[in-house]
Order: sequence, then structure tokens, then C-alpha cells
Amino acid sequence: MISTVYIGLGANLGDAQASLHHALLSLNADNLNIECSSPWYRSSPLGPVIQDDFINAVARLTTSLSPLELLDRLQAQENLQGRRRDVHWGPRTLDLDILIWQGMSMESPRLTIPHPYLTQRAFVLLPLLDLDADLCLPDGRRLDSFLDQVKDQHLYRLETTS
Ligand code: A4P
Ligand code: MG
Repeated sequence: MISTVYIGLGANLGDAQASLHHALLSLNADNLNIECSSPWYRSSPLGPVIQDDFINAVARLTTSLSPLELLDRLQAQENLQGRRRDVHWGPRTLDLDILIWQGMSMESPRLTIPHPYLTQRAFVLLPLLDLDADLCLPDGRRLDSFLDQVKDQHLYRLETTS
């Protein structure tokens, strides 16, 4: 079965734009097809850690992998690109999150889909809506209905994109 999935990409260590480029090119292999990616955004760090701004984007892919197989693939790519897990929510060379798996929700110790903070983060909501203005959560709620609650978060769309 082929599934449509939206993933989030983020980085704020090293050459963040190059990291996102490299991740998109590398992930597009074996049972995984990157269909398109959003414009790139510079975003102020969200959360308690003082750190540099992030570059964030979202991509839509199709895959025959299962959710946990896709998570393994994403984490292997993070590791290949020098990801270290010292500080929860801390600076990172590459973060790849599964945001939405079309038509599916799940909650397990390793994986929660949709991503639990999806509706609270402008750096995820805006690029998702760039790719699909009518995108909904599996329970039918429209993503654009959450925009009002993230309107104070600083986000700048970059000229250069993937
Ligand atoms: N996990 C559970 N559900 C998922 C999912 N849907 N996708 C588990 C990916 N992983 C999922 O993640 C910790 C564990 O979450 C994984 O082992 C996986 O089994 P991690 O990437 O190792 O650690 P983390 O990133 O520090 O934690 P977390 O909770 O994933 O943080 P987030 O949500 O990634 O947030 N500010 C800006 N502006 N831009 C950012 O990109 N990112 C964060 C981190 C904080 N502030 C930010 C940004
Ligand atoms: Mg993560």
C-alpha cells in the first residue's frame, strides 16, 4: 500500500540550508518518493533552550514503508548528518519529524502521529499549508483553523528554497 506522508525538516547547527537540501536528496530512495517541498522559513527557536534561529520546511512524500520503518529511515538520515541528542529540544544539525500520515493516527512509545505539537507551531503549519491549502487532520479539522493561535510566532520566508 502506498501512503502519503508529510514530514517536517529543521536545522540550526552548521549550514542548515545545505543540511535540508542534502536530506531531501538522500531520502528520495528505496520505497520513498519525495513529491514536493515547501518554501524554506527562518524561525525563532520555540521552547526553553536559548539557541540560534532554525531553518524549517515541510515535504510531502509517498511511501510503501510502515510508520516505524519510515521513522527508522528518518533517524538514520539524522544520524548520517551528524545529529547528536544531548539536549532535548536543543540545537541540531537535522531534525526530521513525521507530521501527518494521510488518513491515519497512531500512538505508540516511539511514534505519535499526527505530531503532537503540530497545531501549535507556525514553522510547521505555514509550510504545510503552502503545500496543500485544504489540508486536514485525520479527525477532519482544517489546519488553517489553527493559524490564529500561532500568529505571534516569528517566521520569515526565505528567497532561496529547496
Ligand atoms: N517521536 C514520537 N513521535 C514522533 C514523530 N511524529 N516524528 C519520538 C518523529 N519522532 C517522533 O525525538 C525524540 C523522539 O520522539 C524520537 O526518538 C521518536 O521516537 P528527537 O528528534 O530525538 O528529539 P527532539 O527533537 O529533541 O524531541 P522532539 O520532541 O522530537 O522535539 P521536536 O518536536 O522535534 O522539537 N523551534 C523552531 N523554530 N524550529 C524547530 O524545528 N524544533 C524543536 C524540537 C524545538 N524548537 C524548535 C524546533
Ligand atoms: Mg524530532
